[in-house]
Amino acid sequence: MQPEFKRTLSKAEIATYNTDGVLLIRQAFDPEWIEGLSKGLEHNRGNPTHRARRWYKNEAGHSMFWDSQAWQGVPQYKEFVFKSPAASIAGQLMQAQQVNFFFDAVFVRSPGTQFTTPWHQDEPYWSVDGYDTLTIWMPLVPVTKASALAFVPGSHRTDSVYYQHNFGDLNPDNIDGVDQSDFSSVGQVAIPDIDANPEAYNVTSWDMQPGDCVVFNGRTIHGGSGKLGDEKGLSVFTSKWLGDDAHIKLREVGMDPDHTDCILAAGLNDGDRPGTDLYPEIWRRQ
Ligand SMILES: O=C(O)CCC(=O)C(=O)O
Repeated sequence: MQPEFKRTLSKAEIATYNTDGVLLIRQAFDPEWIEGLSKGLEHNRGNPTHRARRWYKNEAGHSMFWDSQAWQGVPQYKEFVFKSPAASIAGQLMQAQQVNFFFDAVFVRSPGTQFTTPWHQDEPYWSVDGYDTLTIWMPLVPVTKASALAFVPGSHRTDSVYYQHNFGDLNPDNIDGVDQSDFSSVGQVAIPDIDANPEAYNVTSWDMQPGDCVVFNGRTIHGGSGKLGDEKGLSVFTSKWLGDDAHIKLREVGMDPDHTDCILAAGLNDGDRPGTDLYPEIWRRQ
């Protein structure tokens, strides 16, 4: 039995996802999923993959930890991928025939961390392309609107591919292993100065509780988060999902995370439909 979401998403929700490229769903995940993922994150922090990075650290000890594609080694993440309603939410919103899991990524900020994620789109970094790529962003702790991830609604509808930021350039302590790839040839257009006039871009975020999630298209411009109060940390679990028109894309520069080795090892190549144990099919329209 494939996992299904507890309800059918409404036409209005699907329309909002299509028009805005982002949709908030309140209490999509039961507390058991949040507890499981929180335990999994503890395990993941103690056993980071070779992809783990610290995108930020300052002298006061504020830091941001990131890891991705840890699911094969973290039982609670694996359980979430195969058994939670996430794939069904993705399938309903993308109106997909089939949904494959792409990868997980965690963003963990220690209390008081101000570091904000630079505005960016995801698809130009990824080893797939296509309109049907989607992230489910879920905080494992309460987060205020000011500290939650923010979005530029409708930005996924542009033909522009924006220059990508190297998050590692924003890391002041030059920790070994921070990726310094040259992203400059990935995009063709400079990302607009959204912070100069957020109202003009209708920048949107929400106060969120554990169990709530924001679902967004891989082309939607997003950024922000951080700006935490002294007592407040922020742990976020994200899962990335692929629908009908997503295909493998091995880029010459700028892939992050770079899945080239595991894609080739799985017998996949440019233009293929994602599949195999690397990007398992989790959901199919009944
Ligand atoms: O939570 C964050 O700070 C960044 C999240 C993000 O960029 C993503 O999930 O693609």
